[in-house]
Amino acid sequence: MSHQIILYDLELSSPKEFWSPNTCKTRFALNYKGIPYKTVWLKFPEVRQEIPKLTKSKAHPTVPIIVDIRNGNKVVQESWEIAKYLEEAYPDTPSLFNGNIGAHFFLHEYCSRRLLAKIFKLNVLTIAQKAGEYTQWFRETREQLFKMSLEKFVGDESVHAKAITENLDALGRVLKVYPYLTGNQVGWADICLASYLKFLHYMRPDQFQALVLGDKKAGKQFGDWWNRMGKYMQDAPPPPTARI
Ligand SMILES: N[C@@H](CCC(=O)N[C@@H](CS)C(=O)NCC(=O)O)C(=O)O
Repeated sequence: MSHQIILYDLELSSPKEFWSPNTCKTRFALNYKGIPYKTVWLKFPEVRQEIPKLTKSKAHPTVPIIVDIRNGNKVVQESWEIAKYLEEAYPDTPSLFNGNIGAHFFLHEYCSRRLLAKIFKLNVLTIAQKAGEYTQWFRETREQLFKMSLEKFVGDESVHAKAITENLDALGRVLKVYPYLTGNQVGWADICLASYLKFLHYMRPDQFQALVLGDKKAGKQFGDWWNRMGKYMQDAPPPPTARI
């Protein structure tokens, strides 16, 4: 199938693997919708060089960004904006919001603020290590941003681990009753959580095992849900029969 969309993603190591939490959201959403796409991989410094050429703006350059070839090479940046765009531009594909965009937006915000920020702290030193030739570049740009060393920024890992457990609690309670975060249908909320946990899984398999699968109250439910989400967490859409 020829691609309709170009997805810009962040390359960390070779072979190219998806790991970046924000670009995973767009990749998994395209997979869920079954929209064919091609990935353009950018290394960290290339994001700053290449993305302004697409956005033609001085706004902070980030990925994900998509170019929709089917729609006159329309450029859309930012994972939430891309989700809303895909929902409108591809109405014949499975819905990300299932008629309740507000619930999905709430869970997006909840997972971003309560989980991603903490996961980032657990992961940041591993990102630096895995950045290979860009290790120093990554360290310097982040230390400038945080105005402190990465080690100081990370602080005590056990504090972040405890916060992740506490913040997963409400989600685990939902998954004890329903197969997905907003009920019986998979949607954007699940894609957000899967993307953030994929980031943890990729960078810190030890912490993923301890905090998610080993969660005392809902480890089994998280494991079953993770397996259900597996078909969307790939580098291309699953075949139509396996999609939902
Ligand atoms: N809110 C944005 C966040 C985008 C973002 O922070 N992307 C990261 C990758 S996960 C990035 O482009 N980083 C490049 C850099 O920091 O130099 C979204 O959801 O798209």
